[in-house]
Amino acid sequence: WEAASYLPFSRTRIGSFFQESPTLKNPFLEDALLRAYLRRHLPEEAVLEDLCRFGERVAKEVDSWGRDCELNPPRLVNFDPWGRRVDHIVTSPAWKRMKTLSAEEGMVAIGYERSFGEWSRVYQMSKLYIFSPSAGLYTCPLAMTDGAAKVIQSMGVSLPVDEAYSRLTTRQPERFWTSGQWMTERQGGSDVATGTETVAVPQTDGSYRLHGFKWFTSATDADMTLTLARVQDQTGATTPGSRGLSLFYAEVSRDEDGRLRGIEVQRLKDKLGTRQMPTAELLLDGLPLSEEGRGVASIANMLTITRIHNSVAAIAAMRRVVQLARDYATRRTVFGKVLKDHPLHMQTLARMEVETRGAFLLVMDVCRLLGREESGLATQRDTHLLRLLTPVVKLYTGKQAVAVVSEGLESFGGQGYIEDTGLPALLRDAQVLSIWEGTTNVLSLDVLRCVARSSGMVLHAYFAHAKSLLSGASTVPSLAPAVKAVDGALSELQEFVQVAATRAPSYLELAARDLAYSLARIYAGALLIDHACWKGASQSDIYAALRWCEQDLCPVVTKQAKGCYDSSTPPLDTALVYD
Ligand code: UCC
Ligand code: FAD
Repeated sequence: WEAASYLPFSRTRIGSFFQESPTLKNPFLEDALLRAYLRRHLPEEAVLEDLCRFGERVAKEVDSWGRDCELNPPRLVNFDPWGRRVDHIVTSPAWKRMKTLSAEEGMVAIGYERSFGEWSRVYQMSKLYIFSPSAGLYTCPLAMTDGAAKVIQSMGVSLPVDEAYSRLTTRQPERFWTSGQWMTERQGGSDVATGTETVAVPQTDGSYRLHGFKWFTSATDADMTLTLARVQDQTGATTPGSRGLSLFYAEVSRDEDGRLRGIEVQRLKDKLGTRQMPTAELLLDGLPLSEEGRGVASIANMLTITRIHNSVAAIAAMRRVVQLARDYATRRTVFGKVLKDHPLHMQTLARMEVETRGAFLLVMDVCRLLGREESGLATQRDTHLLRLLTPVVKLYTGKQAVAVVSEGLESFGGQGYIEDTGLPALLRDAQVLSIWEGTTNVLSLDVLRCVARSSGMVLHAYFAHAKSLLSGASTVPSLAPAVKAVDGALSELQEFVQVAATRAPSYLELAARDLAYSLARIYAGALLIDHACWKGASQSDIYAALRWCEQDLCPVVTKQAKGCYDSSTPPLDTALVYD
């Protein structure tokens, strides 16, 4: 026994070595690029102080609520004990606290108060970026709430939606409302025009009642929603396609018996991630409606806002995993030294950092453009850029988030795969970012749509602005290889656009995804260069720009050279897939 007590496993049975966990520190203070970006563009003491204070709150308090949301997912109670239909979506106390916090912290309100003029959206999105990975997915209802406020504002804030607008944008927790966005039906979430079966039946008093089935409705505990339906004429007929769609505003309310008015919650979805949040299937059976607008075109404003929120969530997930991974690298010892001292491990983290930086600047630039448009300062070039870059940035950062977070999990070794570390949830939640709010392909086609509808004007704006971002680079000679790469890629892309314009539409359709990737990579390269030329930039900013620009910035040209978009390709692709 004496001798055994000196053996490491003799008493404790689990040995004496325990791994230290990575620690979440103030995400604002930990983010050199965010702080530099704000110092450059929005050096307002009030903003920096608020974000620093909020960052502390996120690390010390909010992050554990987010974890609670994951551990206590919502559940659906269809019936009360006596058999009455109640359709209660029971959410956790932590989820409810997120709603209060969101109002208090002005998560939506900041965008509408516009206290910082054209930079108000950058401020709002910076705050959401700090919040997002700790928010237990509450950023999803906030995205839709922001989108709904934007739609109501752009269509005119009149009765009865003025009350809704003021509730969506308030800082008072007891008045604050969230909104849903019910677009997807069983026949199609991308192809909304064909997929929408829901009908709006006119009533004798001039109002409508809605009958249909919504296949995916997230954050279904919302107070109101915007939704699409086809208006029936007196004969019961509807107009097919996009033209027949109208946008409706509806409040989610209960009758005296506690039953939802005109809605049955069929079931909650059993999801890979986003489990903190309810996503339901809804049978709409006589949901009363109050406002009607012009379908897809009206909801496009909502899509712009929610797609920007999606992109913010994507950069936030990347940033969070990098922050945790670099902290862990100072704690974990392998082969005789901490991970931080293994150059290959540092190279891995540095590559994640480069991806995160490029993505961050892309997203913030879109937020900047949105802010300019909303404050009436947007030039035509800004408006074109906002339209083009919104789908580009959403689709590109959605994919990057999955790749970077996946790499990030690996940097924790086996612990990255263990559920109660909280790390796997980051990956599960990232996976949805490329699916909802328009999949990668659907958004790539949206890029083609906006190029075609603007007769190429959006591309002119893109080329002009990307070139202007390179103009300060002569002052930093070490950036020359990056500038050369971006400049060259821009010329190649311009040539591609000219050639593609002479081909059949099917050529561009096949090139759509690679085109969107090229637009994203080149633009991010230009933004990284522009940032690295700023007088407050660091050596790391220069290094990040150089590293980013070493990749294939223009895959659409590389693939074109290989004949990837020729008419011979689709049958070969199909044959290969079904071989
Ligand atoms: O997925 C959802 C998730 C909710 C949770 C939100 C979380 C957000 C972040 C959280 C972070 C944690 S809600 C459902 C999202 N669903 C989609 O995104 C639908 C995907 N499908 C598309 O995007 C399609 O392209 C459609 C449905 C928008 C359009 O399809 P069509 O039928 O081909 O439409 P058309 O005929 O081409 O366009 C109809 C009109 C046109 O205008 P007009 O009539 O004036 O010619 C288009 O120019 O709509 C206009 N339009 C747009 N305008 C279409 N898309 C846009 C756009 N993006 N911007 C401006
Ligand atoms: P499909 O359109 O059937 O797409 C299948 C595949 O086909 C995709 O890979 C797509 O890229 C590809 N594809 C489609 N069209 C084309 C094309 N023309 N060319 C090439 N490829 C194409 N919706 C709401 O309205 N409200 C919500 O709150 C909501 N919440 C959601 C929550 C979660 C967790 C998820 C997963 C989804 C949610 N959705 C919501 C639905 C979501 O928006 C749709 O699932 C999404 O838009 C894709 O539509 P779909 O499922 O019909 O896929």
